Amino acid sequence: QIRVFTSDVCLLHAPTYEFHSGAENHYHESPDRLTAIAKWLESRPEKRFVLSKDIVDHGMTPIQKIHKPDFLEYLQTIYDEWVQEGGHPHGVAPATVPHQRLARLGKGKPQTAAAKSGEYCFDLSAVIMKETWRASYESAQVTLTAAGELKRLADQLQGQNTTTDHPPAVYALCRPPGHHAQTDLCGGYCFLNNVAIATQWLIDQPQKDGRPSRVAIVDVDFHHGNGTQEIFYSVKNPLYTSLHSEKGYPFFTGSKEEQGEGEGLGFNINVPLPKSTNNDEYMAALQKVIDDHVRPSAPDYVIVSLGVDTFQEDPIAGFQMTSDAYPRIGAAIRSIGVPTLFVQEGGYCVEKIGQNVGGVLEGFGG
Ligand code: SP5
Ligand code: ZN
Repeated sequence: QIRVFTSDVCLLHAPTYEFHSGAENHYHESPDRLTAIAKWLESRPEKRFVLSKDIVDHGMTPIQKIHKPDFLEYLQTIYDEWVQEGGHPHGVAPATVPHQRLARLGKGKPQTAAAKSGEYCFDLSAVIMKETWRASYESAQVTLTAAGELKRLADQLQGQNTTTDHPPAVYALCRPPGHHAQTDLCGGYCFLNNVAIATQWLIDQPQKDGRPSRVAIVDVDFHHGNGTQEIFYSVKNPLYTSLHSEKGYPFFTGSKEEQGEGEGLGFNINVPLPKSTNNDEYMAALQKVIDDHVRPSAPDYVIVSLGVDTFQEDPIAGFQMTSDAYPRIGAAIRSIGVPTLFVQEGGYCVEKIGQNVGGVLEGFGG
């Protein structure tokens, strides 16, 4: 059995449109994604998945450890300010962004909602609506609740002093996703970096001998997790590893050369892959990351940024990968042999998202 945490509050963030290549399109990061995954998991035989909506409120402290105070204030207050200022009620979208070649010309601090809208985002996709803060806060709390449950299960296992080839796993079925959100920037459908928040929370839970827990992040979303990379770039705990499209969004990050800095040097591992990547090629790359980096880092916990937008039928992304790949990804992660937290990131083929996410979880085994 795999425990799943989710919440209906995550459904409240629901922009109706976004721009793709300059054209108006429906908002791909929709509440239907979450509903479709829940429905698929609940339809499995033998109650393989246990869904819980009992979310523990961990408060603002774990979020404040990752994101800057002015950014958190912005996310909570900007919508009302925006509408009062005459902004379109659909949601906050930037007028200008302080591109580095613009920002260096001036010293002005953003005063109006229109100005702030650019200060705190790096693209047009992170539309802030009335309920966006509530949904994002809940998304982080779902992830923290799942992390808490994983810690409980891991502690229980340790207490029994038995070895097992069957590490516990917990899945946070949440949205909006998080891995593009930087310390004070939203973008890529992300507002709060759920994985980063849960990672730091788990690190701060000491092991029995009193040392901080060691975490390894495996980001299997099609897109590079620029947010998670930035947040942990100069620390050695966690290890951040990512497999992603070499030429895709977010375009400016994700190269092999980005390896961390200071004591974090060597603890940021990017594996860019071509769009043509198929199941076998992907699995070879994932296995290499696990063998060369994840297992040698001796983690107490593995956290998976679980995007299934690597799927060949994904409407905005996708390698040449079929649904058969996902149980293999789950099995490879299980072979690390460590308690694992799965956190939902991208995946936009709503028709197959349940099967693909569920495939990873079933491949890990309950
Ligand atoms: C969490 C996550 O997966 N965020 C991804 C955000 C990607 N947004 C931009 C995608 C642009 C792709 N171009 C669309 C081409 C459609 N034919
Ligand atoms: Zn993605």
